[in-house]
Amino acid sequence: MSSALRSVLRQSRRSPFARQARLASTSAKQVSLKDRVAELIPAEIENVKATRAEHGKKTFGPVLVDQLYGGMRGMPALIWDGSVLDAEEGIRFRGKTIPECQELLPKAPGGSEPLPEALFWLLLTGEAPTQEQVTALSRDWAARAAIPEFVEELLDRCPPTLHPMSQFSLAVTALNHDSAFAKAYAEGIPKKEYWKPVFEDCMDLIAKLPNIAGRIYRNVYGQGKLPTIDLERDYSWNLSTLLGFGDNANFVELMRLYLTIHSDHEGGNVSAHTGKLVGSALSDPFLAFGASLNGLAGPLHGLANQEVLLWLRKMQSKIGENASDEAVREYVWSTLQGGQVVPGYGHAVLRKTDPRYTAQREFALKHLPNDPLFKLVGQVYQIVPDILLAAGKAKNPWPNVDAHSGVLLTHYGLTQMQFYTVLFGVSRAFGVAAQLIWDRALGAPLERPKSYSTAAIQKMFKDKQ
Ligand code: FAM
Repeated sequence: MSSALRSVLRQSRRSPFARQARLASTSAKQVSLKDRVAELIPAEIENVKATRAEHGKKTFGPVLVDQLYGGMRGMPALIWDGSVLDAEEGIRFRGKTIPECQELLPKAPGGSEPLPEALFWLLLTGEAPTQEQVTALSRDWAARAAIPEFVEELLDRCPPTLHPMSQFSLAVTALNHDSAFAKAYAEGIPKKEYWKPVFEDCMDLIAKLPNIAGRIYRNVYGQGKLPTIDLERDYSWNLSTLLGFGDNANFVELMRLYLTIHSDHEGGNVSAHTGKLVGSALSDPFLAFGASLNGLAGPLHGLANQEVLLWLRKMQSKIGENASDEAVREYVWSTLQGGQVVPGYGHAVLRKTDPRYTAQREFALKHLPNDPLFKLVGQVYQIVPDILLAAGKAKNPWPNVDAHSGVLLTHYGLTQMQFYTVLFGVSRAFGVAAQLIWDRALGAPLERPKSYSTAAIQKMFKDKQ
């Protein structure tokens, strides 16, 4: 990262938005989330204007031809204040690390993991909500949770062989039938008001995901009838209950952690960026997030959590349980020699062990230290980085979030690996929704980068060194 880019990132942590947000959090405790966002918007519009007036014509780093061919890796291209990813340190949500969020954010009674409702509040406002504000948000989402009958029927008619992520994306896209934003736009809503119906759509979107995920799970895996949402319980409890695990307090706690840490990973990853891109065409949040899900369903992105479990299971069937380090080493090499990636390892930005992996490892050490699959994941962690370094290709030999999540779900009996990315998707909606709300509030324009042909690149540099 260039020093100029570092200085921009440092400045963004000190932005008037962040300062104002911290001050406001003490004086406006019981305001609703929508009212609080409305209060923050004018100052943030001024902040963006001032930043553009002062720095708009400055450049921070060249664009290399290699970056055009190389998936734009490291190319500064987007603005998103909700979370920033540092290659060494990992993710910060509005400046807070995962352990800081675990400490700071409200929890369920008797629980020790943060409530994802609180994380959403933090992503949107930069503030930690009060317990009462979180409870109000849980109630609001529970009240909005029902999905239209035609979406239920759509899901019920999907063949169980259709991948759960495809079903998920179909259902989310179909929710656009009732989009408040699409309706308001058709009626001519002025641009500065866009964010309001987008906010309502985003709240509906997040609220309806447990019913969609639960229905897919029960349909595909024959788990019986879907229970109803409890208006007095938190989002993760309801999601767990719809999946059939609500009576296991540790599973519910796991869901709270899981939904918190998978929510957002700055703006450039495939699902976050796709949502932002599609939203920039003023497609409503259901269409935008449906597109995010299709990106998340790729094996190099969110599907990696399914791939990790498949890979571990294949390893066990090949070399047996309690295999020696030597046997695991050989298996890892055989994966690489077969031209495949080791799922759950490597990252486009991170250059250290993903703190989302560490948070899940700590959860496992607390709740399931003797689980055999957890032990295998720990053994793999001791072995894979050295092999990836020796193989000499991967820029980051360390584990990412997906190396751990499936093991925790399997421990509690959620063993259907093809479903794992759906849970990632439920969580990723929080980050994408927060981004869509702010993009419309700040009047973010249509995204339209410039593409070049190889012939144009060759011509451009023809007689230059
Ligand atoms: N196993 C084997 N080879 C790997 C590797 C891995 N885990 N990670 C990277 N490489 C290879 C990569 O395929 C590339 O090879 P080629 O030059 O032959 O194309 C080379 O190393 C350089 O890649 P890189 O620059 O280190 O990584 P990228 O930024 O191109 O890609 C990942 C990043 C995540 C796609 C890549 O590390 C990977 O395929 N990992 C395994 C899949 C995975 O776990 N994805 C989930 C990522 C996660 F955080 C998420 O999005 N949920």
